[in-house]
Amino acid sequence: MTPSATAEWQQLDRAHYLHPFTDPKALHEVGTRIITRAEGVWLWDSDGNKILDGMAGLWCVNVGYGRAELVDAAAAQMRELPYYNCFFKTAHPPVLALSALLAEVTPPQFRHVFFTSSGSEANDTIVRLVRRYWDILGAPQRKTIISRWSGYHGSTVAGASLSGMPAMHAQGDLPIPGIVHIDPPYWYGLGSDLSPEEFGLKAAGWLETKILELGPERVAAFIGEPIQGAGGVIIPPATYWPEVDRICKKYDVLLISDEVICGFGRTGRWFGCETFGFEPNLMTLAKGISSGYLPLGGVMVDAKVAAVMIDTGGEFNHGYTYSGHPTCCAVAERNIRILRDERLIERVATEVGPYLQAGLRAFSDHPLVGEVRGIGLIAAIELVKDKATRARFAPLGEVGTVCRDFCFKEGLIMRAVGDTLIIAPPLVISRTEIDELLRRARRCLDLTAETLGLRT
Ligand code: PXG
Repeated sequence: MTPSATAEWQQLDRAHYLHPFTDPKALHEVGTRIITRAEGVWLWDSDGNKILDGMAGLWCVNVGYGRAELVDAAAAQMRELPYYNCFFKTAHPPVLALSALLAEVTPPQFRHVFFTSSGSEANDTIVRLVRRYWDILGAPQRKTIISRWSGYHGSTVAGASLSGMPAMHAQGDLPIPGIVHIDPPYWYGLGSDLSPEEFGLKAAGWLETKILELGPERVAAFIGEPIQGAGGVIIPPATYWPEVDRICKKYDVLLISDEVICGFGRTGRWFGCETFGFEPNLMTLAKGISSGYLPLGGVMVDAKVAAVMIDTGGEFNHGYTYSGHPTCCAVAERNIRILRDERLIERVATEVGPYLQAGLRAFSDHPLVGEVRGIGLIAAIELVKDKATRARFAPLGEVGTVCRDFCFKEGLIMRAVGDTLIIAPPLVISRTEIDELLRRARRCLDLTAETLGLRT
């Protein structure tokens, strides 16, 4: 069955397919856009439109589309050994090669990795692992994990519980017990008259307050994304993470960096914790680990936690059929070598990152733009009703959606979170392509302003 026309694909979609995070009825009215192929930073849809992918798929296609090396790595591994498990005293070359390579590219405290198929599964693993860690150490009451509002940590039961998204919690009686949330380091929204540096310390202080409220002896861990991605690209002030690190060490609380978006180069260093200057005990990996070519996630475990798990833990009753899937590992290993050998991350730090950020900062004079923020190849443009008072539009999200829809029409993928437009292109994007991205983004902002009757 090969439907040739867009309408036929859309009909199959309506008849049989349930989309993630989608209102099906609303989608069926407008019809699904069918993406058929991709190359570099460009996508094509079934009507032949060429679209600049400003979101790297879903924050994941770091090395860009169409990399033959990754296709070859998958094909070769599938011919050799497409699948075998790592449960019963077995392993295979690709899982070991990737484990060793991850130990090389991650910060020095990390020598061990546990594999999953996604970021959500990795965070589920983390919930079980930190609780197990404290059990082994004779502190079973240390169960509570502190997370943040507007954080995103996945959509499984534990992932959605760690996430600070009320709309997700409202469906399915979440969060599960033992997960609590504090406010995010969102200076533009919550900082009022404080300088970013002062506000960063204040926001980190909310963690200490929560630890003391719960009792430090009950707190197992704190989890956060270095930059909150799906929550609106919330860039913490420089003072935030070092202070969070200090507080976690002071109360012996494990620190978890969810690097699913920031990891593998997006901020201009290999990992977001390096950009922001903190030392996590655990890191969540996914997305950029394989540039999305195959599903893979993982948990990096630092020497302190690994020693307890290995030396005194006995069997950890946890694992997935695809923990360390050989084909996924082979592709991830090749992907990481591309990032390293082509010096793509250095390029984000010194060349394309600063170039994109400077170009976007020029949007600050636009009547709709309250704040432009970002680092490396991750950025947000927050639209507001009143730039002076930072007053939002009501209802929140309508203007963002209008702008996002213009982007679709103009051949640019930007994602809207409320009224904040988000950009996270593949790391291979060129300066010329950034110029094109900026040109299209500016035009969409102008069209949105026109719709609202504003002069640009
Ligand atoms: N942690 C972070 C920081 C993420 O961004 C996950 C965990 C979960 O990973 P998996 O592989 O289970 O999806 C994510 C995923 C969005 C959007 O709308 C973002 C994600 C997933 C779906 C949508 O921006 N991030």
